[in-house]
Amino acid sequence: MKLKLSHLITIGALSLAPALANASVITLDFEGVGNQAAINDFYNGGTDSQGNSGVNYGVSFGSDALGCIDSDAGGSCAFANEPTADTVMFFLSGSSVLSYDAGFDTGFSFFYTSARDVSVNVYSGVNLTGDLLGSINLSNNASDNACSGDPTGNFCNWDIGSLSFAGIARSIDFGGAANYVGFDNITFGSTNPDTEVPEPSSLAILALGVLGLASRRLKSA
Ligand SMILES: [Ca+2]
Ligand SMILES: [Ca+2]
Ligand SMILES: [Ca+2]
Repeated sequence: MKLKLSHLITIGALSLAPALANASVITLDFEGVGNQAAINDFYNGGTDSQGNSGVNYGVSFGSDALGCIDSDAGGSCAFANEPTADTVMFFLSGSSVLSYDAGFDTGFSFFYTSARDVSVNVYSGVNLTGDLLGSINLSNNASDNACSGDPTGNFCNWDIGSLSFAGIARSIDFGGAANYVGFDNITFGSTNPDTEVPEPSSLAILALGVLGLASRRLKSA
């Protein structure tokens, strides 16, 4: 089955980890980022490539990190059941690079959905410089749990990815197959994202109605 996130994408994968208390937890939900806009300085006191701005957390993104809005909400990405509707992060080339000058410790977590393997690496310096502090490899999970769209979106399953590390991290490389992976609710300072994944039981109820959509092929915009 060929799935692509842009136009029709799904997300999901899970590795549960214990929550760690941290007074300075920051979560990036990407709400407000434009459809297929480069996130850029949306969370850094500036704007994305379409002029939208969010809370200034001092977090910047490389130009390959894009926002994408659910096609059911007027955007161009084929996902469903996203942790926070209706916008996620993805990339069409390279990888999504996040830099946080202030740095963070303990660990971080996020939700992802992917039809291909995913790799996430964290570094001690900004822009993937310094030491590699840790890595996570995640398996494709986009259509797990017999999930269905909302009402459309083959990338319908989201799981938690998390990583604990020693030291101070200042950048993260969210990589994998371009246009086959989406990320949402990136959370610093905690190995548990601050929102709940959709209930698998409610998704299963919708699954039969989604089978027809599963064969639908998506093409990049
Ligand atoms: Ca959808
Ligand atoms: Ca949705
Ligand atoms: Ca979101």
